[in-house]
Formats: sequence, C-alpha cells, structure tokens
Amino acid sequence: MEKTLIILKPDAVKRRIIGKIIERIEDKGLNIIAMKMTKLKREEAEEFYKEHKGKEFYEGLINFMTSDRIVAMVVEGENCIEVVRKMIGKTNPLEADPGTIRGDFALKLPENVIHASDSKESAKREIKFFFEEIE
Ligand code: 3AN
Repeated sequence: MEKTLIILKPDAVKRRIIGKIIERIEDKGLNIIAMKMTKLKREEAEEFYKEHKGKEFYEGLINFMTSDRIVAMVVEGENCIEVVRKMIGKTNPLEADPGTIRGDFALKLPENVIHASDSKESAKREIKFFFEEIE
C-alpha cells in the first residue's frame, strides 16, 4: 500500500489545530501508521529542505520550521501521495482553494500549516528521514 509523509508545521502546533487536521486525514479514509512530535534542529531542517538551498525563502523557511515543535506522520492508503497533495492545496495559501487544508487554515507563506510528500521518491526519502524503521 502507498505511503506518504506528512508534517504538521510549527504554526499548526502553536495554533492548536493539529487535531482538526488529523481528523480530516482520518475522515478521508487514510490510516496513520506512525506519528511523532519533535522539534527539528537547524541541521535537520537544512537536510530535509536541501533542495531549496539558495532560494530567497530558504533562510526564512529554516527559521520557521525550527521555531517550535512539529508533528511528523506516515499515512497509508491507495494513491495517498496524490490524494493528500490534493487535500492540502497549493503551496501559497493565497492560491489554495477553500476546502483544502491550506485554503481553510493558512493565510500566507511560509506558514502554510502542512507538508506532504510530492512524489514516490520524496515520500521514500522523507519517511526514512523521520522513521528509520518503516519500509
Ligand atoms: P510544498 O510544501 O507545497 O511542496 P515547496 O516544497 O515548494 O512546497 O516549498 C517548501 C516550503 O517552503 C513550503 N511549504 C513553504 O513553507 C516554503 N515556501 C515555498 N515557497 C515559498 C515562498 N515563495 N516564500 C516563502 N516560503 C515559501
């Protein structure tokens, strides 16, 4: 069964909306098979977002992602990578449609509440990053 990696970002934890977001994931029919709350160290956030190194928003993104705790989880379900990307909406909350998680809970970048893997390759890498034990 397909798996994807989801992060509820520091803004979601600070605003105490992680329960609402988890509820949407479960309501959709997806299974959460691993979950942990953690605070990323700077080096960890830099490794996770290395493909964005050098972009103008990189420093701000690292500062934001290390500003508070996050919740990382592995979600499983048929076509879950595509399904979850649809559920979270466009990267920029301004462009995310109402009804999507970012469209309903976020106002502006980089505080867009949630991350989800965008391909099979990134799901594999990102699951390993947080949950060594999961295949
Ligand atoms: P997504 O999370 O939708 O896959 P990416 O991978 O392009 O988007 O961006 C990673 C994260 O970087 C975003 N979730 C967001 O927090 C931040 N980000 C992306 N683009 C910008 C931008 N133009 N300005 C500020 N932050 C950004």
